[in-house]
Amino acid sequence: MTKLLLRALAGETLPTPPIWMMRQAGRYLPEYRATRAKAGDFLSLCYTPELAAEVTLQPLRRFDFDAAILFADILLLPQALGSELWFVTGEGPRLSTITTRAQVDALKPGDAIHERLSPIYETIRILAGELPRETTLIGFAGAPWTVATYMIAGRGTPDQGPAHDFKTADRAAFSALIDRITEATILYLSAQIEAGAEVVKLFDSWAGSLSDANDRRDFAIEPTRRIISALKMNHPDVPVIAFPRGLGENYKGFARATGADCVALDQSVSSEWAAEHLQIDSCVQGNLDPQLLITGGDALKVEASRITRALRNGPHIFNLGHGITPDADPDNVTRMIEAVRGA
Ligand code: 1CP
Repeated sequence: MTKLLLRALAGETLPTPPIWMMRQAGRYLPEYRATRAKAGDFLSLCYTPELAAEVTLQPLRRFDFDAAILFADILLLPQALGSELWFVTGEGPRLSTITTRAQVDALKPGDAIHERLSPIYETIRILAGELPRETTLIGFAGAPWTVATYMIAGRGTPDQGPAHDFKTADRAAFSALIDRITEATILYLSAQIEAGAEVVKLFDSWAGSLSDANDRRDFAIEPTRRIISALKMNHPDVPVIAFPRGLGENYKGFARATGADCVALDQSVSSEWAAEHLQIDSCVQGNLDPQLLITGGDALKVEASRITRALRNGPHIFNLGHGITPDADPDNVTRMIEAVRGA
């Protein structure tokens, strides 16, 4: 096994960590904005395999990254299950809402998703043929809780209030929704792996808002564990990265409880703490503050090398704590990579 990312995910401690960035294909790159304009709108970009593959490859032409992440969105799965989805320019995603048990029951069965999602599998097939040999291809999906928060509220919300309200009002109906998403996610990620994804990542961007321990067990840990164990039955060699963002101290034990090969960290936990409490269980990914790619300067270099050194005695993948933002300076990405490799 020669690919650096796969070696770190297999638990190897490496002299320099593999590097990639969340949202590495995105609006901070002029070539992304040009391709997005050509596609017309964001969803057309996601569903046109040649263009989605093109934007996935763009950051790799500029930067010496060890991985490419499929260009798509976590909200395509709800759309494939029957939610309406559209993007409002300058505001973000909108979906039809789910507020009743009847609406949960009316969702399409999991195996109906492939009809709409087949262009995503085609994007992966194109990428599998075009990526440089040393680059690892990552597929992904949203974790059930995070996907449910959007399906219930119909949009991004600061506190995931509507999902918490639905969970409190009708826990059985809410659990049924989580189960439906879990089953569909297993089918979706299996199809991504069969198309050529070498690693898969589960984005649980709102895991941190499950502050109750039982909720966290039922809706963050258990669905993730179910997805990973189902994937491992047919694809035991495909590593899984879990990103339960915002868990803080509760990152401890998450990899063991779910079977994840790697936990991705946001910048709210320190890399020194992660080295002590998390790297004993699994590979860790993270966790530079994306703000530093806007401000740059010495602070960027100091932080990138501090994180690298803190995590160098165990398996580590260098990444940001969250996605790179549209106002980031691409030259700062080059400086970040130099600082990591020179640390
Ligand atoms: O105008 C544009 O070009 C749209 C911006 C954009 C992009 C580039 C959106 C809308 N999605 C994406 C791509 C995307 N989304 C990827 C591609 C791979 C990559 O380069 O990383 C991935 C992995 C995602 C995942 C995603 N989408 C998450 C989980 C990670 C995270 O950022 O927390 C979430 C929550 C979404 C929903 C979503 N899609 C887009 C927006 C603006 C949002 C957030 C909406 C909100 O909460 O208000």
